[in-house]
Amino acid sequence: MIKRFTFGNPVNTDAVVVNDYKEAGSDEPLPFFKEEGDGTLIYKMTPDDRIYGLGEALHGINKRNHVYESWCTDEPQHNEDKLSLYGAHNFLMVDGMKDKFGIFADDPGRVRWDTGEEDRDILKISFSGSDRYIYIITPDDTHYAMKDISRQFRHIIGKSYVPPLWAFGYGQSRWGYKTEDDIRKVLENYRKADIPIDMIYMDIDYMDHYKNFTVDSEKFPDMKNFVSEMKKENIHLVPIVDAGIKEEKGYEIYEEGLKENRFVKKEDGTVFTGAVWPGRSVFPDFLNRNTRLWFGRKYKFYTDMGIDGFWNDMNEPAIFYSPEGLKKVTDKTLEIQGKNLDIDSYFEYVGIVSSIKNSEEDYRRFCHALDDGSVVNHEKVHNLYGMNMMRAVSEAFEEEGIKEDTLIFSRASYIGAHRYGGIWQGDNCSFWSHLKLNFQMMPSLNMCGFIYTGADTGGFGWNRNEELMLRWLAVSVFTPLFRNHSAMGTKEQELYRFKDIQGVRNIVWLRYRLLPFIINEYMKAVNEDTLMFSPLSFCYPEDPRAWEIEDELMLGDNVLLAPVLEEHASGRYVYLPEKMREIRFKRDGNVEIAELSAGDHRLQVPLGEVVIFTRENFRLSLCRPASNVAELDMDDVTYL
Ligand code: MIG
Repeated sequence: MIKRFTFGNPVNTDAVVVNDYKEAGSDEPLPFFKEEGDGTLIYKMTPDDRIYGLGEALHGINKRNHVYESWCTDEPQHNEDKLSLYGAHNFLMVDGMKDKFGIFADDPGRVRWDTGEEDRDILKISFSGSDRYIYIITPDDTHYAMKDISRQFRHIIGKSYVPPLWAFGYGQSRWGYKTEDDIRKVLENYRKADIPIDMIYMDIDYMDHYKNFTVDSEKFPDMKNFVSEMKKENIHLVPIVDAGIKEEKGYEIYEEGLKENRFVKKEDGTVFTGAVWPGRSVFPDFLNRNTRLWFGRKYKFYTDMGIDGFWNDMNEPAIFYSPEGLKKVTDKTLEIQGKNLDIDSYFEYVGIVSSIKNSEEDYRRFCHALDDGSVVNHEKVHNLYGMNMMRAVSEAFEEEGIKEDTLIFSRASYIGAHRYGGIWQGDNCSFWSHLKLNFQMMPSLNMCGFIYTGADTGGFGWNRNEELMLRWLAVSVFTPLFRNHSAMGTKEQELYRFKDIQGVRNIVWLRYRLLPFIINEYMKAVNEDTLMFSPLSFCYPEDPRAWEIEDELMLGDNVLLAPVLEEHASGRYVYLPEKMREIRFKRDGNVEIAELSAGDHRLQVPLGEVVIFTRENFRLSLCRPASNVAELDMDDVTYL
């Protein structure tokens, strides 16, 4: 059962779209929580309670004992001392000895979740504003309570996005492909290495001076032609589109947007400027319906060329600096010029320089014109910006009748964004700890509706090595979004560059062989509001060992994943909650099957192999590999 409690005068976020909930009476107290004066919510936990949810967030599957902040942030350092990533997903579940419930705080401002850092027995949720809806969800099925609560929640936030079929294939990306020839070479090398591929991504370098809806005609002399050249090879080109619009006289989108009032403004009515990749830029007011329509329709520039896939970046929105912020730095610089700085003043200066990126002051500097005519400061609705950028695009595709054939995913998101497209997990690094983090994030993202998701395989920042890449592939082989992406300046990581070609090829082939199964599980999760990836404790709630497992997941109801997440390991220990079948996909393409008893096992997993475990009566369907999804025959399956 779901009950909605109203505090103050909340803005409509469109997170909840199905009103299968009861409205609480105006003096009805919130269950489970004690309210403190300023709107802080306190819940007393017992020592064994577990906390799940929060979508795109740091730490493990059980979110207990840390602080998280819902505040969409361009955060390229996913370290344990960070509070926020790109998404703001205010849904949390308590799997308690005493209580089992879920809470969704529909509040697009900053929300702080202390799950036991300050006091290990206290769950404390603090809000920066005073307007919000709180949804409290209690299970109807008390045995599979977590599954049931997340299903009820997913029901009211609406069906998750389904991408076109080819978007389940493998994609290659890199911030650094500059010309058509760069991309041709990538494809050529994939063909030579006999590794399947469906997508090649174009990062910001395809644009003319990082201007959205332009193509640099020196690097791509005839984009339309190039798109069809790639299409003939069954390759989809997927360009990036950023949130900021270059402030430049004569740039059509900028001029038109100014005239038609499309950009966010400061309180004095002037247009807000902030610098991103194009230099000084302005920001479309995606919270406004007419602006969304305007922006979304601009994608015709690409779709007319035959482009049918997109990723939206920098839409937290990321702001490198504003003119006001930069002035603070230049003023201070002039002030200290030639002076003998003591250390305190030096650090003060360094602090000012580093504080101008994504600064709270800038986020307070501009406002949105909502559809109901009201004007609201950005700070109060910050977390809605990225979602509404993707919504603009998705609604335009719907209007055009091309939504089902077009891929779209975003970096920033709020709950509700899952209806419009997917998200990727942002700028991770080629760190073993991030491989584990990205694996653990999958179920939390699913709980918040994001099924089309995955991480930059191999890691975005820093340098990969072959062992890490092979282990990462063995995880991403199961994630709906399967993309290899890396940052400029890092070691190149296209799969054909590795020595163990047989190993990487085997895993990507396996991806294509598994697609009937993966797509089936995907559609089940979408249609039944269930989790594609879930913690073991959701499926085995009576098993105390399962409660603690942080490095295994269930894929659907029948498959257990226990990938190797550590380096220098020839294998790992795996815990099986029941008797299961081990299915081993060998490096040579053969499959070996063994029966394993419930309990602990030591498992050998050579690099390039993938091992999964299935429940007793489950049969896994496999098709024959092909070099892309279009050539795959998913009806011609064998069953294991
Ligand atoms: O400030 O477009 O997360 O995937 O390659 C960095 C360049 C901007 C951040 C994205 C990343 C992308 C990069 N972008």
